[in-house]
Amino acid sequence: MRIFSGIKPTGPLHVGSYAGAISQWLAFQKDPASEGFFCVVDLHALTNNPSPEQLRRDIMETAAGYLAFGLHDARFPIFIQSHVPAHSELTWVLSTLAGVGELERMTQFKDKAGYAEILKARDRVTQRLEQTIEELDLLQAGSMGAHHRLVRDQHKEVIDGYRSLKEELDNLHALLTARDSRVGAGLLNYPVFMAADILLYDTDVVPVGEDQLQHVELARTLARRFNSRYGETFKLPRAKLVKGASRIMSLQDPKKKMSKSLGSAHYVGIFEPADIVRKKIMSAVTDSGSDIKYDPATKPALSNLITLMGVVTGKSASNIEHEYAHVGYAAFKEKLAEAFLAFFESVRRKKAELDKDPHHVLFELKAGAEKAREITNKKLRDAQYKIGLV
Ligand code: AQP
Repeated sequence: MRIFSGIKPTGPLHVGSYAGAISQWLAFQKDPASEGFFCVVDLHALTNNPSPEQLRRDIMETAAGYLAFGLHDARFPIFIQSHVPAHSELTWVLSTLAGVGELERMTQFKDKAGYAEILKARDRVTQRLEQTIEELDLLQAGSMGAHHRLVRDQHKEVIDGYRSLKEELDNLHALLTARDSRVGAGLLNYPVFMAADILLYDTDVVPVGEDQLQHVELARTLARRFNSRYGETFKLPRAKLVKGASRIMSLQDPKKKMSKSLGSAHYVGIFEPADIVRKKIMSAVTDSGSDIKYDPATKPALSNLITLMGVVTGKSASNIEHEYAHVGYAAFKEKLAEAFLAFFESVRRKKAELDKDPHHVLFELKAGAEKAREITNKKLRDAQYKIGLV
């Protein structure tokens, strides 16, 4: 079974990426029937416009993180995406098969481009406008021949409402247009890039967090489209999620996914100094009340902390509830910070050693890229031949 997955070096490896992706990678690595590649998807990181120094640092940090977890052996090499040019080349081919509308509908694109909120507001305002127009029609029908003041006042009120809604809608359109010129095409196209990453390897399984499900689905769609047009070429991959921890939420806003780009207080990095780890966990927002109770609907913040406790102790939510029944939020967070540091202790130590030896990290990355190039060059040539390139 061939596995492919990667992480975008846009900041420190955080516990969300560990829970959703790395924990699964480690399990596959233990399975003798599996093989595959773990990639540092550096070209995807460009969509965040990092400075060259920052990008270089994040690439090496992410790669050293993989090695610290032991994510590198003969069956599972690690490599950097930009060291394997076939990824970029196949992206172009696949982008000619992807629809712009299809890419614009990707949830992550809408969120990251800041479209989601504007589009929601636009739908709300449009709906209210439609209701207002219906109200106006009714008033008009009811006021035929009636000229008394009450109807005139009602009329005026509805028309004023209409005007202000229209103004709101115009403002939202202006906001959308302004955003259009600021949002890079890379952000729109990145799921096609991800499809190329996956399809080049005849991947069977893509272990990812929930946020990436839609992108793996797109990879399947593009593979199907290519195969039906040019003949059987790409295997259809399937996404694999981890049960119960495929979407770790932000420490500061439990309605949002824990993400590097939300800002440092929102995530807890696996390799951050111990005092920072403690501080971030202790500053995590909590819900009202004081019970340690797993209930995402009424206690989203605490439920997220319980999920995190499960990730670093292997215990179920109900065991955790039972164990910490009467300790209160502050003591629970202290225990969580200590459990976190204990769980990641050995990888943190290993990473500190690797930080002193970047040549070793680069050596492993280069060896991995060589293996990746062997596979991807063949696949790319096959695809190029089938589409008629000579
Ligand atoms: N909060 C999360 N919960 C579960 N899984 C997660 N993953 C990321 N965040 C969570 C999974 O980790 C893998 C690598 O993600 P990525 O860094 O390549 O991209 P991302 O999902 O966009 O991560 P971030 O932190 O949100 O990055 P930014 O803010 O730079 O965009 C993926 O399998 C992902 O599902």
